Amino acid sequence: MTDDRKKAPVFPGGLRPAAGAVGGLVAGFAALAVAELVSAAVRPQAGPVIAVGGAAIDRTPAALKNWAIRNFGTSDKLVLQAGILLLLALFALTLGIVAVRFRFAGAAGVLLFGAVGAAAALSRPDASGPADALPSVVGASAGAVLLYVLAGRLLPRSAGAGSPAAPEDTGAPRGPDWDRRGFVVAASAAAAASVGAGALGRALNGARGRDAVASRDRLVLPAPTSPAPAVPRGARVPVPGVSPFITPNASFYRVDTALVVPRVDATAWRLRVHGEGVRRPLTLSFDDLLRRDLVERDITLTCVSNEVGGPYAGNARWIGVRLAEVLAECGVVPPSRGGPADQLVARSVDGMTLGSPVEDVMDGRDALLAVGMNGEPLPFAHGFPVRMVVPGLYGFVSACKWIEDIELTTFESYDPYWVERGWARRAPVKTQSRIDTPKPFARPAAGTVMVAGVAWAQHRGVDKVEVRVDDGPWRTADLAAEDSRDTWRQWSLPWRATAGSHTLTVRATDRTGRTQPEERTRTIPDGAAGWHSVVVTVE
Ligand SMILES: Nc1nc2c(c(=O)[nH]1)N[C@H]1C(S)=C(S)[C@@H](COP(=O)(O)O)O[C@H]1N2
Ligand SMILES: [Mo]
Repeated sequence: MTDDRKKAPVFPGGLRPAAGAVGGLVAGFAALAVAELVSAAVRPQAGPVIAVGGAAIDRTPAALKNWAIRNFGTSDKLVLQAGILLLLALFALTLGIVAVRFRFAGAAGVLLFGAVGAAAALSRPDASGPADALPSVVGASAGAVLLYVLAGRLLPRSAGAGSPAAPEDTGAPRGPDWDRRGFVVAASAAAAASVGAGALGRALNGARGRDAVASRDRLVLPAPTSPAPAVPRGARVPVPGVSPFITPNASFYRVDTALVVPRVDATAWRLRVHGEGVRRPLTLSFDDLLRRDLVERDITLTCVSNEVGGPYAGNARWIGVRLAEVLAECGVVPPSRGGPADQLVARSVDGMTLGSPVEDVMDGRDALLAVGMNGEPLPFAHGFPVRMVVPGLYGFVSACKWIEDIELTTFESYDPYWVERGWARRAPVKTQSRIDTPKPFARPAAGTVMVAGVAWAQHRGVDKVEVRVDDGPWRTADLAAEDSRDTWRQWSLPWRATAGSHTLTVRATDRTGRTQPEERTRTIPDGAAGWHSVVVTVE
């Protein structure tokens, strides 16, 4: 029908598509800046980038998540956010080019992104209500209007500035017919205003955390009524390259889903204990907690996502209140004594849920509501003001950071966050051992080489560590003194290394007499098993 009609060039007018792309970027930037400003009035976590990132984390299959943790480690979150921003920039640029010809469609595209951001914000487990959609909605509306206005400046003068550019209108005129000066002025003004709005939003969001920082700075932890015994002299093997017996806070591994570390004001913090079999529900303030008897214990924490030989284990000296005491006060009775609840679900301020066996936290072990880590208040990244630590259980079934709620329930009736995503309901720590030195592919000189590392079997205790060179016999390593059965143990073994390539393998036996199985298993659903080995070339 229109075969003979001359096809209009898709992007007539020389620089217009480029200007359109710039307009799209400015509109996208404005949308994010306004969203940041609005998020300061709602919640910093409701901003679109954080919301979309968080929603992406919630929906990432375990395999991909593990891959990301493995490859990007603790910077996995930065990589995710950078990826989201890059995608947004590409979309904004495309929408800008589209808007040169289809003004309305371009603007509508921005609104669509706002809808995605809003849906993501509302889907987060910590969403506080419909207001969480506001940053995305208001930001996208501002961006859409701006793109519409900017695209208006790109219309050929003959088409009339007010009307949407129909293909027929834009086809004919060429060149510098459009309002270049008007576009540059409008785009620059919009960019400047966005920088202002974004900076103001940032500042306001930053100020929110200030009370939290002040409450942590002011905090002086009371002395524990039950101090930890001194670490035995012999708990450290004098071999360079072994993980320090106590892991400094700054190098303690961090695994969580929080894109923004929650900054909780300790003076406003409350912990609620309620649920099945709780005869006297309780709400505790931070001061209430500090007035109780504090115990100090060395406990090694490990992550279920730790691969054999991996770094997600750390040992700290914690100070806290015994969780069992608080539970008993509320009238909670463990299942073995007839209590109705077998699962304790801890919930954090960021909506994370973790489920621990009530039996385990009440069986006499040092399950803590921890307030201190290595002599200082918990760092924000490790759960300030209060977190749980339970010896012998992987972090994802016990170590709730930024805790604010404890609900007694059953495994039958409730699946917490990670269980919903395919991880195990019950996950005691598996016995593991790791060679810290020599490092993989090291090139030590022939002669005596010290092989050393750590082994853990929290709450059972490590009884024996053995090392094998190539396919040789297992040799018993020298075990450092035990601090407690809840902490890891260092070990070492002098090896007469001969030239050539060698494989060193380690395995541990816990105090129940069980030796680590050889067979490697995946981390999901209940933790990696198998022997750690390291290949070195002796020169
Ligand atoms: N609120 C919250 N608590 C959490 C998590 C989380 O994602 N959110 N991750 C858990 C996991 S999987 C582990 S292994 C430990 C890690 O504690 P760390 O970061 O202090 O080492 O925290 C646990 N507590
Ligand atoms: Mo974990």
